[in-house]
Amino acid sequence: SECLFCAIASGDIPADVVLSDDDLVAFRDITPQAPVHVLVIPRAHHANAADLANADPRLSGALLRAAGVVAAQEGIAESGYRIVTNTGEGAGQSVHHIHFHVLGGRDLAWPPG
Ligand code: DGP
Repeated sequence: SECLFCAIASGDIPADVVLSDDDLVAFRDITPQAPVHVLVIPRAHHANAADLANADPRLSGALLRAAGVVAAQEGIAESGYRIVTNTGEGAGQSVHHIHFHVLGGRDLAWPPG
């Protein structure tokens, strides 16, 4: 596979994994934008959130649940955090394998840029 996140999910490319199960992997972003910046990805390849939700609603829910588990593990569930998924070049999506960014540990501006 030429997909970077498929390679991380399979373990071919190492990552700092914080949560993993049969469905998904969560690992620290290589260029963190906040004190906590974790990416949650399905093991199965889907390009973006809409594709994932159409193909596998159960897996969509599992990913969202995992984002909350990561937030609790990282100690930001109470202080507040953001779940972000960029879709398409105009929104800044650079890896075309759906990923939820889980960001927290500092005040987050709204609206985002
Ligand atoms: P996006 O721009 O929304 O598609 O987010 C892609 C994110 O992936 C970006 O924040 C940086 C991160 N990233 C890119 N390559 C790697 C990598 O090899 N390892 C890790 N841990 N994160 C990566």
